[in-house]
Amino acid sequence: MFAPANAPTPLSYENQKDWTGFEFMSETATMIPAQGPPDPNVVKEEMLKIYPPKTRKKRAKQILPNDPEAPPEIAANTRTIPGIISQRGCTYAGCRGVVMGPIYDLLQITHGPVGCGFYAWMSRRNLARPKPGEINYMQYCMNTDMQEDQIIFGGEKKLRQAIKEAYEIFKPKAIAILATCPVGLIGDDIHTIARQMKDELGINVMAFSCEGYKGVSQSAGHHIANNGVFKNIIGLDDTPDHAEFNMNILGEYNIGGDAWEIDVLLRKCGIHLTSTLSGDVSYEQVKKAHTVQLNGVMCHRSINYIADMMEKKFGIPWIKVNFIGAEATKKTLRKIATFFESKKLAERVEEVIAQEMLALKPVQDEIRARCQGKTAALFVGGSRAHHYQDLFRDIGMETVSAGYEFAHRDDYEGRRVLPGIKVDADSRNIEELHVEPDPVRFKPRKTPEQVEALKAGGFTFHDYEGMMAEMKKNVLVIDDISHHEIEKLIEIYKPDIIGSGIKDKFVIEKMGVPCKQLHSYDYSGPYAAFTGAANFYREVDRMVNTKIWKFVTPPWEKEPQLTASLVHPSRVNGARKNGEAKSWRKPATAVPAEDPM
Ligand code: CFM
Repeated sequence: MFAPANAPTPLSYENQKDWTGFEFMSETATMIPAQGPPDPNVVKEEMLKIYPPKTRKKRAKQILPNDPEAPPEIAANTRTIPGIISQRGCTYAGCRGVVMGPIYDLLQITHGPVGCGFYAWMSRRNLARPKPGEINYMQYCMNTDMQEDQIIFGGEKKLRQAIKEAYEIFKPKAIAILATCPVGLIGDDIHTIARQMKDELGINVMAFSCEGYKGVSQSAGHHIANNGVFKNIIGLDDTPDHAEFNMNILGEYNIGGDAWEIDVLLRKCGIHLTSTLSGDVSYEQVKKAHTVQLNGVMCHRSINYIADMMEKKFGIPWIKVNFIGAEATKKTLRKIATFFESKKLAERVEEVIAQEMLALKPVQDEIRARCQGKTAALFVGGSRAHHYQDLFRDIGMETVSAGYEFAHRDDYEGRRVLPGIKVDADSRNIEELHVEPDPVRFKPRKTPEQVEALKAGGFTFHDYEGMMAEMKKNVLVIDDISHHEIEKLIEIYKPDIIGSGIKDKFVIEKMGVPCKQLHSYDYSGPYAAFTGAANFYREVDRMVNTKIWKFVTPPWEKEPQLTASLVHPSRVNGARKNGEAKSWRKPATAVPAEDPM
């Protein structure tokens, strides 16, 4: 232990109180323990210290030492504190960019300013390889280019025109309209327009009210997209693909070709994928997604809604899968084979695992020898901060701290906490679809006896245990991490690598720590399945074992942190001296009545 919990704070910075009552740091702390891991409670205190009281109170509920036996309750999916410098994106990003974007032949029109439209133009690295004769709209940026005129007088006319124009040029099978912030603010009725255009053009036209402000993060956009895909696309085609073992992978977006790796692996085992939602997927494949025997949920955060709704409406069970990391992939393949209750499939899966490991094991062993004992910290999205821990574990690296950008409590603590999650104003904003079993097409894929037998053998249906259950005790879990907290984390834990995104990559690297982008993979990949794992091991090996980082001097070693304090004008003009205004909160004259903090 480098600091007993009740000892006076052994830090090198001075705690000072300014006249607002806030504590601030006059110089940066140096609290790197001589040996052993830092006490997470002390690290947490160190991170929180600089914040004003209200912020500190809120962040304290989002930074927790882990306990895998009894995961602590984390405040997740709450509003970000303005100015804290969050990694999060917006609701439109979650709907248009994440879930809808990869349906490559669904023509998608962003209704809003061109900046939002441009964002959706291939900025997320979901790859597609349409089959011969199919079209790929992902290369286009379709946008209504809303101007001041439309903001003032309404944009419905322009939207109608845009739909007609797009239809005339491309003759698509279906069109999706995606709303940005101003659309909701001025009240353009995109759903009525979609209905009218559907009748007029005779094709499927659907609208998504995914205005950026609709939720606290992109997570709300996932939910809106799930609802729209479920209502408007899934179930339109009842023709099943003929395959003995037929399933969908939900929540796999083919970043850097991951879905292709998974598909190749499953084919080797004899398992057919009807659709991967949404990674390299066509509109036609999504239409018949309800015809499969099983749904495997990869990213629980972004797609658990569709998985649940498909189970309720069509009787398709879902299981949590993970193809990130060799151990995780083995576990997943065996779980799928168990579900299908086929000896032939189980044997084939073992053969494939043996073959794949024959190639992977030497790479793993060689790299583990160089990486064993090194540490990682992961702050990504809503599932990768969990999944990628498996990949690091494969090569002997421990995750010392991790957190999601926008996940919910169930992604941390497991789905068993779902009934206890408070519905707040922000979540109430998102429609919860009421789903009933389809009178004709509901067909349970397993008999109750089969389900019971599988469960008795330890098989789990529609369950996700979350990140915390798989992380070590006292690892620091940080939800919606801020820039300040990342800086503190680097200073104290000195991780050998951080998995994060473009917003903080170069800040982290200037501090002498390599940063692997786990959203875009630094334009590399794939990392899924066994072949992908080998790519990842090699890249991480290069990153953590290069000497270049030794030549970067962290700024805090050369210069103290700049500090500033708030000075109210009344102090400057001498009012304080005259005893008129002792604090901001108790103003005398000509002082704002509201606390601007
Ligand atoms: Fe799911 Fe994703 Fe993720 Fe996500 Fe994303 Fe992504 Fe992500 Mo970037 S759907 S939650 S909203 S796994 S775009 S493919 S990498 S933040 S961890």
